[in-house]
Amino acid sequence: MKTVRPFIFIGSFFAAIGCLAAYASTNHMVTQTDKTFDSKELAVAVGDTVLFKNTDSIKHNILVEELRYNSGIQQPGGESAVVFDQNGRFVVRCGIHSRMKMIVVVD
Ligand SMILES: [Cu+2]
Repeated sequence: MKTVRPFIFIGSFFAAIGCLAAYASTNHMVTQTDKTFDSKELAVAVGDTVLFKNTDSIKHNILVEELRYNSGIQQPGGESAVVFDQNGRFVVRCGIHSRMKMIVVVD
């Protein structure tokens, strides 16, 4: 049985690294379909990353004026990761479609 233990340890080690990497990269995901964000309002913690994924067949954009964030053009299938590193209510818009809007509440 002793020979098995190192493999268990190594497996656990990489599993832990994988979890940390996943945690650091994305905490929340919001999709854009039919010119609509799938959340009207999303509550996140300070420091969280929100991944905005364009699941539409047309181009979109992510604009968070309070954070001075502008994703540029998001192609269909494209993703934009936004880090919300301060408290507050943030309006997230699409710079192409003025009706696309949602709120991210950071607390
Ligand atoms: Cu749009």
